[in-house]
Amino acid sequence: MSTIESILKETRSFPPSDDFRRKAQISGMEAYNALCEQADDHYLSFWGDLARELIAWKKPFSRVLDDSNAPFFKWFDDGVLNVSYNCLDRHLPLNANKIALIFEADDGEVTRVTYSELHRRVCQFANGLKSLGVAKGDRVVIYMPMVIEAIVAMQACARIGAIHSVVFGGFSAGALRDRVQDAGAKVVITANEGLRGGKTVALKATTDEAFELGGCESVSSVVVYQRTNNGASKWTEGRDVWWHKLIEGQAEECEPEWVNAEDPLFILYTSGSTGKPKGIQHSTAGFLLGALNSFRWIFDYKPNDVYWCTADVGWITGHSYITYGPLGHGATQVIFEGVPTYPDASRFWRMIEKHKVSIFYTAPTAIRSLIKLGADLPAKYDLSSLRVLGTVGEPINPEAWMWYYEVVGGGRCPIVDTWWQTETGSAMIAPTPGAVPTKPGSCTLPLPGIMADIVDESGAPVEPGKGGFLVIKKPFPSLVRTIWGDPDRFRKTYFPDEFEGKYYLAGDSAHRDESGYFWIMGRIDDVLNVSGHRLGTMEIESALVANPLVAEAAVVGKPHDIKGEAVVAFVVLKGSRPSGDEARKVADNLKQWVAHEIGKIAQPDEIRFGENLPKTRSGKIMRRLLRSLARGEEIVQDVSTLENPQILAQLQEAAN
Ligand code: 6R9
Repeated sequence: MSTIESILKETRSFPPSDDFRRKAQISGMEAYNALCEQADDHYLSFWGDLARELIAWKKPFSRVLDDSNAPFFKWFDDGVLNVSYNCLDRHLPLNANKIALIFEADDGEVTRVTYSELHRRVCQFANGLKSLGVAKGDRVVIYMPMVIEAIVAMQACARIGAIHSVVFGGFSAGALRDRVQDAGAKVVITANEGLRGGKTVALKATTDEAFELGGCESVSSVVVYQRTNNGASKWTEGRDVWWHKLIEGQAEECEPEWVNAEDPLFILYTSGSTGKPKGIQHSTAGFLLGALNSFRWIFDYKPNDVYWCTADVGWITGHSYITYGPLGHGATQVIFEGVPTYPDASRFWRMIEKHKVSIFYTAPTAIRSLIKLGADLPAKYDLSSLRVLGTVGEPINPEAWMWYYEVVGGGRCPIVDTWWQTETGSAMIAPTPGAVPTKPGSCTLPLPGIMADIVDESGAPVEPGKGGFLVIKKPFPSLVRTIWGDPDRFRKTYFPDEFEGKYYLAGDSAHRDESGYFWIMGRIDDVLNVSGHRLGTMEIESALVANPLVAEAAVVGKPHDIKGEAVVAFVVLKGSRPSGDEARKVADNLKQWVAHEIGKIAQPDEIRFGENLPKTRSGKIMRRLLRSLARGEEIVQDVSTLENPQILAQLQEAAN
């Protein structure tokens, strides 16, 4: 088998500056290695000590891990706590007047909320929920725009022991209905409308539509936050209640419901390999510990930081790194209602300057689209407040990484590429930035205490450079506890018999370089087999994006008589979308380019140009949809969450 020269075999490496390292929480590789050794030698006390250090317990736990019913692990299971108490009340003695949230609305209006004010709002709303009959263990679906009240709603659920299930505001009525039904929700919290990029999003109308589809009979109340002056198109008396009416006259104190460490904190639905979304169920203490500990380690968080994560609370990143991790540390954070390109592609840079953001966490897709729309724009703003830059959600190609590092970070800020999943609840593989040198395109090394490895089909570790399955060999506190209502699917999906049910199977493929760094190659189903050669779609995409003409690329496989699979590349150029002879010419050039960058076997068989790629509202490229397009199949997938449905037509024909 000929070796593919992967451009992912990056040789560049960026250690933290001396100054950064000296001031860092985990300062230098020795400190990092010492923590890893501690975890290796005393796994349970490593996590037990962290749980005692970082969480305020009502009643301490006496046992760290109960693995008697593996893979249904229990952590700290006789401990008693409340997450909202940990995120709010415990900061009040010293930091009541510290700003918790700097909310920037779609139209640029800024609202600041202190910890004492947030505490008051959460308590009032929690009391409001109780008045609707919501009690410990009840499920509450939150279908909200990215506003302060979305966080208030989540914290209020945590305060009374209700299990929230946030449904991203871009989801359709059908998707909302499925989630409400599967969770058996008692209450749905929504807004009359959301605001995004100058446009309204009809959240209440979509909620009504979800109810009309049937299946939402478990719901007795719909709470409606009034975000815009437009009111609500329909009103169901007896079911619908305005947020502002609900909190009227409610007490400003609400005693937290003290819950067990293993009581569920939330369910978050995520797509699986089948059509039915999986309700990923997280625990209270284990999840909180993962969010708190990783937040301080990956971002080297300090109390005077201004932190901004651009995710929506509809995704796991918004749970761990907006609602819980930062608030649990008493951090000041920016939350943003809008989109990166409205009113123009300088929005992020302007906001970083305005709010003096020091830690910025976003997605590679946002970075790539902002490169396309104005690679020179960051230079127009004062971004000197920045000290750490993070990415999450997908592999970042080295070109985008270098731009982020040099143009946004001024060559000064470590890039923390954080690999993790809805299921893992917190970052797993990511640099601790004061210690681990970074490499463009690699999420680097596992956090101390995370026993990540890459194995073959039999579960044996693979050699450096060889691809394999990414697994985590020991349970860890923030790991998914089960799939809501489907423990069997949980076990089969994540602890498959192939590995004797012992390893958590992440569903990603990866390889490691000589220095042990992890390079994520993509989902297991994104690995192509072309003429017996394994190709990460990411490798071909990286090669394409390295071409000066290309802004973004996604590669999928399609069946091929001789090669097994053929490579189809969907490409967005930095200039306008080419057609006819011009398209053929560019396609030919790009094929030769890939052959040159990686090897002839990776050369795309087909190139299709679009003005954009089909993405979910969270910015993930919809690869399954691209595979259907590549195969010329009828589109049967739900495209209701597509940001830009009109581009599907463009991607239906090959340029060559
Ligand atoms: C946090 C989040 C999880 C999947 C995961 C992987 C991909 C996430 C990544 C990454 C490469 C990174 N992924 N972070 N791939 N490098 N830094 O995104 O959760 O929405 O559940 O997605 O995303 O494929 O398996 P989720």
